[in-house]
Amino acid sequence: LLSRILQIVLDQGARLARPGEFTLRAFLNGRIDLTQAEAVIDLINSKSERGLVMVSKQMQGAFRNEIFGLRQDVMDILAHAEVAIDFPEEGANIFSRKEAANLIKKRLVKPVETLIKAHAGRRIWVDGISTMIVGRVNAGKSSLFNRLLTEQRAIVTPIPGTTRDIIESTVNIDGIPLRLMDTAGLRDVKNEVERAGISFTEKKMTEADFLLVVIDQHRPLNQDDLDIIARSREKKALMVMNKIDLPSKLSHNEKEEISSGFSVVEVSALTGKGLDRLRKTVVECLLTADVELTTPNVAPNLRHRQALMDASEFFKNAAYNTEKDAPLEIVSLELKGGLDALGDIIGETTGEEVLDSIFSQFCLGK
Ligand SMILES: Nc1nc2c(ncn2[C@@H]2O[C@H](COP(=O)(O)OP(=O)(O)OP(=O)(O)O)[C@@H](O)[C@H]2O)c(=O)[nH]1
Ligand SMILES: [Mg+2]
Repeated sequence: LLSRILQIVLDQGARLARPGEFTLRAFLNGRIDLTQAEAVIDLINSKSERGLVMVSKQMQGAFRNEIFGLRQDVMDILAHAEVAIDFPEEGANIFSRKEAANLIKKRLVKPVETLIKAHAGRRIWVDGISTMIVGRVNAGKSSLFNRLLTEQRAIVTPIPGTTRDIIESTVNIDGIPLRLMDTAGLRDVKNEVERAGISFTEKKMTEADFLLVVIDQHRPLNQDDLDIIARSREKKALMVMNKIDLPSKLSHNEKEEISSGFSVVEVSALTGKGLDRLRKTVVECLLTADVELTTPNVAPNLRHRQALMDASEFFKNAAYNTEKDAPLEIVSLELKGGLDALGDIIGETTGEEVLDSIFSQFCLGK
């Protein structure tokens, strides 16, 4: 019935809404700013409850208000600078250079840096922590992946080299969203398809936030295991000793190698033994690290982060030049640069291509 009605309406000359069109209109008509429009996409894609809270605050305008406030501060300071430029005799007395520089640092540089840090919180709560299950072929990575998802997503077989592509799914552990990825087992191979899967895994490994390194403790370590362990040292990683339903074939030295510098958990992906312990340890690993536990009011995305970094650079230079007695014209230019960068965030000064790329992320309508 619904599609019949739709068909009739379309026949009468109506057209379907383009992706993000309703939100775009609200933005163009000034009902919402760009951060609120982006929050609509985030709300749809958010990976955790906390992420939802963050982006719904953003949708109500929390981030916009912060940027508005900051822009107001820039304009206040800019006004002082302009007065001092136009009326050098009087202006010089309002502030000492030192005081003015401190004001720029306190009112502009610092708050912008705080907002930049909030991006890390967003990555965790809104996007999810990108977590890769890596290890030698046949170690039980796909079995573990299925266990953590509590469903049979990935194919498990006794044949080494079963997984070729990266399979991704989101799982919440204690409210922390993990973007869990099952990957192709690493080994030296000639087969071109498998080789491609392995290079893809290796590339993605450098981008992951967190690694679950699966080791089959029923086999002695080989060069592939050692390579993976070595690579993992550069990242946040947890060692998962799998197949503990079978006897251990690891020597004392091998165990030392695995446990030095890493937390270790023993599991059986086959029987499910140790899985609760694993979940607990994952949370501990993530929380003791640099995970931001508070839920900020803002969830700056990459685009915002870039603009904030630009603004921060301008404000830092403005503070520096103020202190160093540089001509106020220069300081004023830098403050204006920062003002524009902040304007980009809320869409005050944003170009058409950027808008296109933002609104095309929507699925139909909305
Ligand atoms: N006994 C035992 N067997 C397991 C365990 N975990 C996995 N296996 C078996 O080990 C074999 C390989 O498991 P997979 O989960 O496919 O291993 P994988 O690491 O994903 O393998 P590739 O994708 O080929 O790299 C299968 O026959 C599993 O049933 C375990 O804890 N105990
Ligand atoms: Mg697999």
